Amino acid sequence: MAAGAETFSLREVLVAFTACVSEQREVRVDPYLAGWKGLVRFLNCLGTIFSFISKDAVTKIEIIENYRNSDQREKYLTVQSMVEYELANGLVDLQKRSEHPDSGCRTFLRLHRALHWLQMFLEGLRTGEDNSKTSVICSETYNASLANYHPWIIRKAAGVAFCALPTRNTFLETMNVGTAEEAVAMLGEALPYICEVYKITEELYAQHKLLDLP
Ligand code: 1PX
Repeated sequence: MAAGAETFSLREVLVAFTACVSEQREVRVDPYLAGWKGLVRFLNCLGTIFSFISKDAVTKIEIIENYRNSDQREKYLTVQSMVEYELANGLVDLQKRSEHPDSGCRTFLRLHRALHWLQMFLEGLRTGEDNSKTSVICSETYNASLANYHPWIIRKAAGVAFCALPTRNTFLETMNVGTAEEAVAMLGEALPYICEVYKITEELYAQHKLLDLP
């Protein structure tokens, strides 16, 4: 475990996702990115073997943050406004990555797919047996979700990294939310919010036929 792991709690990270959905059922970009940044910080505490994963996540977070810091920042306030703006202005490569290789829509889609994995992984952790292996929960949920979008070499590297994960109870304690039971209770509270964010985004992307963006 790297230094710094004991200084922050995953509760604060997951709370960011509770602030994502607006009254109009729109997904706010800032708390979404704040949630991912906290998760990446946690991932970095698990060891350097995960750096290739956190680096990719950071790259994607920064691409969207740059839009939020640009002159068009208001257009990127919510996922809904981002989709509307980028589609209306031809800023999304729909068939092949070319003129707009790092559109907000395609970049957000990568995080959205990862959120699906996160949702399943946290649910697996929450409902797993005391001494079940986090590595098994992680690889099963990865294979059922994100792996479908990754080439063989990434899947292989991810599989190797997962082996470094501690047992479920040690992992739950690493989250710094209190006892393993308290961590499980916190997951039960946070998961419905994460599921809601995922569901709203999935519906939006499906409606605009954006789920396969290159
Ligand atoms: C309480 C639990 C907290 C766990 C925190 C874990 C944070 C994980 C952050 C994962 C973010 C992954 C983003 C991946 C985005 C992606 O799919 N990128 C690929 C496609 O991008 P491209 O631009 O090429 O279209 C890219 O090829 C990915 C490269 C890096 C490998 C991604 C492996 C993802 C494995 C996810 C499982 C993380 C295991 C964490 C263990 C706790």
